[in-house]
Amino acid sequence: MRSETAPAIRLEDYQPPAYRIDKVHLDVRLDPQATMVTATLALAKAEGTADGTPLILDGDELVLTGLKLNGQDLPASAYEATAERLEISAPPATPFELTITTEINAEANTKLMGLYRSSGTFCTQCEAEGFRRITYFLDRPDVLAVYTTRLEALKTDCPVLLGNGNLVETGDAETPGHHYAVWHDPHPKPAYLFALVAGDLARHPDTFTTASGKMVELNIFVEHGKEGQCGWAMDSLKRSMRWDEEAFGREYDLDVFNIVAVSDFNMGAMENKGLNIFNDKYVLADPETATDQDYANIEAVIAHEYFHNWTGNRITCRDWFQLCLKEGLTVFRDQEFSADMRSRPVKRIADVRLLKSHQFPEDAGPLAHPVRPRVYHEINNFYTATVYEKGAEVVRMLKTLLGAQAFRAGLDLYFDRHDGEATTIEAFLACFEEAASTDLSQFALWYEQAGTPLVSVETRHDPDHETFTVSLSQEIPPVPGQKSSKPAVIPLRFGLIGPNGEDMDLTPADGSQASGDVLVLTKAQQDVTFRNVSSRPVLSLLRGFSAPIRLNQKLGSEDLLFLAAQDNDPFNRWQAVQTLAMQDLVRLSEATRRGEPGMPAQEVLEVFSAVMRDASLDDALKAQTLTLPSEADIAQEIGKDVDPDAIHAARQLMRRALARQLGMDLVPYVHAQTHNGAYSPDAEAAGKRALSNRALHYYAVSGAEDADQIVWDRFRTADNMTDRLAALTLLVHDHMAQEDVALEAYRTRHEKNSLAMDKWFMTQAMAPGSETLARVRVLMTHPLYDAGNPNRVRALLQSFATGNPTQFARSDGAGFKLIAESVLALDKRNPQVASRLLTSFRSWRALDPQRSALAESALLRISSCEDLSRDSRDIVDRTLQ
Ligand code: B3K
Ligand code: ZN
Repeated sequence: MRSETAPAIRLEDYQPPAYRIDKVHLDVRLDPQATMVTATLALAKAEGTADGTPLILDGDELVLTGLKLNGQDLPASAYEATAERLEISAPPATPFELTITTEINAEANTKLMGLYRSSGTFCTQCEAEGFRRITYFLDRPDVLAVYTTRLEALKTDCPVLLGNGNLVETGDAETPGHHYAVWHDPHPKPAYLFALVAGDLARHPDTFTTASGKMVELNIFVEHGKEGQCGWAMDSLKRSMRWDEEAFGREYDLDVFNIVAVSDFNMGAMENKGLNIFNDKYVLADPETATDQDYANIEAVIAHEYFHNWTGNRITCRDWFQLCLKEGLTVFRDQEFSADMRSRPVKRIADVRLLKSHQFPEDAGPLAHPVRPRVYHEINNFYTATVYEKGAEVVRMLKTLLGAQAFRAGLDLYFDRHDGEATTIEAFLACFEEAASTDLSQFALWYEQAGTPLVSVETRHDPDHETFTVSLSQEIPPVPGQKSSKPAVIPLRFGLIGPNGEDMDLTPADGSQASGDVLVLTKAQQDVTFRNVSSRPVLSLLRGFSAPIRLNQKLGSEDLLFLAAQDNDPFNRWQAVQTLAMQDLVRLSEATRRGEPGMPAQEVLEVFSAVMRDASLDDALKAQTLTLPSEADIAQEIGKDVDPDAIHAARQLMRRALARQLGMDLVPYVHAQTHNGAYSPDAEAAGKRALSNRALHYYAVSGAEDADQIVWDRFRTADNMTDRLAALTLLVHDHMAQEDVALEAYRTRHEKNSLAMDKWFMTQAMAPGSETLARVRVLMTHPLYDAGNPNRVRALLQSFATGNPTQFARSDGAGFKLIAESVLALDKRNPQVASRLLTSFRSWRALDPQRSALAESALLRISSCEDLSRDSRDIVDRTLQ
């Protein structure tokens, strides 16, 4: 017996709702075990609905305690209620009011969907389908209503009562010791944007004056004692609000914007209207506990959620298949914001690394799906790198193809035309077609087709005719459910670099598809010819990673070395260094596998030396360029019959060789003061620390006599988390002498701070070496391990499964076994966390036969479980298919 796969929901089956809900009045009496929710819904038949059409409302684990229609109790014969649905068999033909009372045990809610408690605070998570865990409702994004929420609770337990929109009334309630607050949100919204918070929280206040002169009250609410860690998040919020006005002409639209940070949260944050709820990891920061990466993430996530106010909230999705309409666009917007706040090339490289390490493997494996999927069994499993990150790349390509001006005009039209609506990708694209007078029907394939296009490139220089021809072809390798594909529109930003290192000023001969510095590939096969090219140029293609594709451009090492040294596009310069390193790492991995470990190529090592000495590169870019491709990146490049041990050995070999090569050049950076005076998380200071820590990463294995001492000193004397964690990681991952002392010192110092302790669990889980598995098992019994806290589970288990390739994919299968057991245990408590962990098996077929057989049996074990959640059932079925 196995649990049933949930029925398939298909895009082609979309039907508009039979009923409208215009107004919702919620009366919520908060109590940890027995919260009473009375929802009064103003309902009406939608246009075209026949009289007497049953009204079917969604529910999930609900207990109905009262039901009235137009103020009268409904007889039992007039409705049918289960935990999952409420059906009114023959509702009135004219508008009517339904009053539904439900009782909820928030304390027992371990799924963290709907109303739950986190460290004593009541909070909610409704996207995608959590509102139906609060009351019966048409829980779908195309039902937009105006909400009024009255919250009532014990004053002592919940002095803070927050809802969506603006606060309209507060006072003492009838019940002694209780008080209430009424919130009204004038903007019609879908139920997934509903939120409430009640608890004893501290407030970090500020204000923002919009471009049109309206003053907005801003607050960040956190647990008492954490008020001092909100400054960066608040600063990021104000910069986001200003930027959205300047870059996109979007102003905020309520009197107040509240953010609440909670410690138990299934994902990063949630854009509820006027009341964003955040995983505290993306709010709290001070130099003692947060790294530079944490600061950058906070800035990006605060911006992302804020930007949703227009792209997601004011204009929302018609159905969940359109998720990328809000997510892809909002990721694009937050990427642009971060690029403007920091260094554009450094941000682009970081985003592309993320895309390649998360989205490319998803697109190449059993969980591949289009940016706009056509079918799902559990929508929570579609908050993926494909919908988010590839979705953002599609918007970026649109901008590249149309140009900044037409892109902005299209977006303005979209905001104008669809404000207040729940809409679709078609409607979005139509705005750009109209604004730019162009046809985007072929471009729309980016939303329809899964898989990463592979673009092959060959070039020919004909010195006699002085022509240079670029032959391009594209194909998408088959993915599940998609055997063949159509050619996509692929914008390829390029440059032809002459022998002097300068870009040649060339336009292609008539008839080619080039415009400006972008070649547009639209056919399966296409040639572009340039004339008057007397000497052979080097083609720098896919500058800035202008399309989410794999490039098969067989550049010789001479050309790659030239690009690594000369390309004036910083992204492609970085890419050339990466490609050189990758080619050598693949060669070394394969040699190691055959038992004949080689030596890294001297010319590659010298490229790194040149980077280290290049005074024109800023520190952050230099640190990024000096970072070797990750083990997962190398595995992806190898593609099949993967042996993670050989990859690890090859990468370590190259790291050591580089450490020796860089030698004395490392010393000044290793000893560099990582900040002067007060700590600042700005991009320049962070870049300085990144470079110093990158240098230390090599110095640790350089063979220098003082290497151990220097790393230990960095750990001991660090006055900020970035430096402390970088040193701790070296001590633990390289098993240096002070490993245990350092872990113990770190624990004593940070025991009381759970975000800092997540890093302690994570560092140990990611340590290469066969003893890690046993260590992870011991850590699962540590008093500070908490299987109910998603951050802690991710820090220990997700980091192990996705960040420790040699130990997760151990050749004895013990890593797979640990994760399979954990998925099964977590699934009962929190299906979303379990199914996310389960996705770490997604590349199992690419492993060598012994390992993939072991992974398969771990997956089969999960699959044979009788009462698997819908979330995990969906992932395991697709992973095994
Ligand atoms: N929209 C939320 C994600 C909701 C996830 C639901 N399983 C956060 C975001 O993308 O901004
Ligand atoms: Zn989002």
